Amino acid sequence: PLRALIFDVDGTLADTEHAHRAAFNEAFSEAGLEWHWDEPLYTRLLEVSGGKERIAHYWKEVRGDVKSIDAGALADTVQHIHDHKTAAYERMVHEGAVQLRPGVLRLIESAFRAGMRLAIATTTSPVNIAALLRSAMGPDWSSFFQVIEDASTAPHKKPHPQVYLQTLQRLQLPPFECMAFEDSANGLKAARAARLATVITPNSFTARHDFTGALRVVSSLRGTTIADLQDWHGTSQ
Ligand code: XBP
Ligand code: MG
Repeated sequence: PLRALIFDVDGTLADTEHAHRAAFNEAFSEAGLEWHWDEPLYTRLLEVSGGKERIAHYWKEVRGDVKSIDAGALADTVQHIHDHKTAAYERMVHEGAVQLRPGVLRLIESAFRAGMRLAIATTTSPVNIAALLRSAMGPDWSSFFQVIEDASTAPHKKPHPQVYLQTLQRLQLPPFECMAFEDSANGLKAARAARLATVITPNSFTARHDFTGALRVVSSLRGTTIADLQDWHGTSQ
């Protein structure tokens, strides 16, 4: 039987990447950098999971001299930029820039009422999750989720399966009793490497990704019921 649903956050629960992109750009200008990530560039850079990893990756792309900077100094600069990015993102979320994707809240509430366990498996930081879900679900948002694994507990970012493996371990369930929800190829790879049946809801940033191996690819979770999930899950055994 299907006992638990495990959700990615960015791109899956909500279309957060527009706000993330704007927050990165705000942090770059605050740091005096003339970098600007437009949508096509950001779409490509999303292949690198994790904000800090993404900044460091771009730095290496545009600054060939990166080897001459010592690793500690680079990490400090990336951390500084990322701290500002996180603050900017939180402010945007508080201002109402991001809502849950259609069908997400209904599915979470009905799964919870049906006694299923709910978990979060994301590469983003705890403060970003809290900002988003408090604004979207209210102050009791965390009572819905039995397990939350994030950047603070799983340093190996997707497509590495660490975040999913730790989620399963904490749920104390085998993968075949769980289902993952993702929006990206990296997320799908991570979930599949943890042997999870995975439902994909792509968005504008991930529409062209390769979703081979997904249980289902659906445009959104609008109208999706627990009975649908149980049906789909049955076909994955
Ligand atoms: C999403 C990400 C995140 C955000 C930025 O991946 O890669 O890094 O873009 O968040 P996923 P941070 O949905 O697969 O978890 O800056 O907090 O890392
Ligand atoms: Mg995602």
